[in-house]
Amino acid sequence: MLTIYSEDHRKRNPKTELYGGQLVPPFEKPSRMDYVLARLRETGMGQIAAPRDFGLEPILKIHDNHYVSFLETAWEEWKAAGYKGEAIASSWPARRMAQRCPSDIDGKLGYYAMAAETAICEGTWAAARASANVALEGAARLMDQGAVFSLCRPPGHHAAIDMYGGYSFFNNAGLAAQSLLDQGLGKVAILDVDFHHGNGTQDIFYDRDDVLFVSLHGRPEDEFPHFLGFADETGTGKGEGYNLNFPMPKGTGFSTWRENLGKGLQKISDFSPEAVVVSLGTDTFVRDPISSFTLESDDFTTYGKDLAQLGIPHLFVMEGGYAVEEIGINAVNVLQGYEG
Ligand code: OKP
Ligand code: ZN
Repeated sequence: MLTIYSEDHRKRNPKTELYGGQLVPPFEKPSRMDYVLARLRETGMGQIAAPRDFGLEPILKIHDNHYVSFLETAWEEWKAAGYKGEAIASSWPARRMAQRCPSDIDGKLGYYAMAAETAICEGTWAAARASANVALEGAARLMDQGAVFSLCRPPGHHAAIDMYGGYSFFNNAGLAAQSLLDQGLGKVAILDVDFHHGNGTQDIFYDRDDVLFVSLHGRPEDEFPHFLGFADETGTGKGEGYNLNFPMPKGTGFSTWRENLGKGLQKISDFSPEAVVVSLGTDTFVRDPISSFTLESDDFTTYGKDLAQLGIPHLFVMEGGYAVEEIGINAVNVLQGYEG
């Protein structure tokens, strides 16, 4: 399987993540990619190619232009304010506060952030742009290749129309799906198997019937992103019926997870899309440090095979996975299972 990858992800190397009331070294770090690359080479998965630069046009099809401008200058504005640490939001337009974007950088961070763990640092814009290009290049080549792996970093599925957080800035899977539609496909499904709910992807496509969004994840009562991902969120307007969530309790193992995957795949099959974009997070793994499902490495191979049963081109877009030693094995197991 062709892999698309850019070294530019290394430009984002934040020192801090707000976790448990402390600033800790981030879970989402550059070395994650090294484990995946090593495993791709070890298993002879195939060619690894760099993306082209697709510019801002495809990004502006799914993201708000003020949001995109904010991301471009946030780090410079933060530095200009004279702060010592990395840029982290500290106040939000919560319930009954006006939803207007301020001009002060602290206010802007709170306006555009959906969570505080994700620090903006030098190089964040460049890395997020590169990650978007990796997804877009994968989408550009998918219909010729039949299957492509877009090895994106930073991840994207928490990035909404105008929000960042959960380590995400641009919604890479959403960009890929939109690009496939713009190539002339009529319908695309996004299957999100990352441990966390893809709130950003849901937000972008919630009122649309040309993109079916299916997500398997830890239930919002227990897990990040806490406020979205419930089973009764089914879409709105003409998008009603095109959003399907499978929240599952802590400790969920592969048999229950796979049963829900089967239901999701049935829904995708009924939708009959011309391509499937998989938000591939490997944080469902039993030893993931920030998640609570119990999948073993072999289970990733098994579900890769399940996906292949659809018989539709698949674009795999890397999302989370923080057990760095095993992230390569688990991600590549899905690809190998898929290729059979
Ligand atoms: C990004 B992706 C755990 C706190 C979780 C943020 C997690 C972001 C996950 N108690 N904080 O979906 O893998
Ligand atoms: Zn995740």
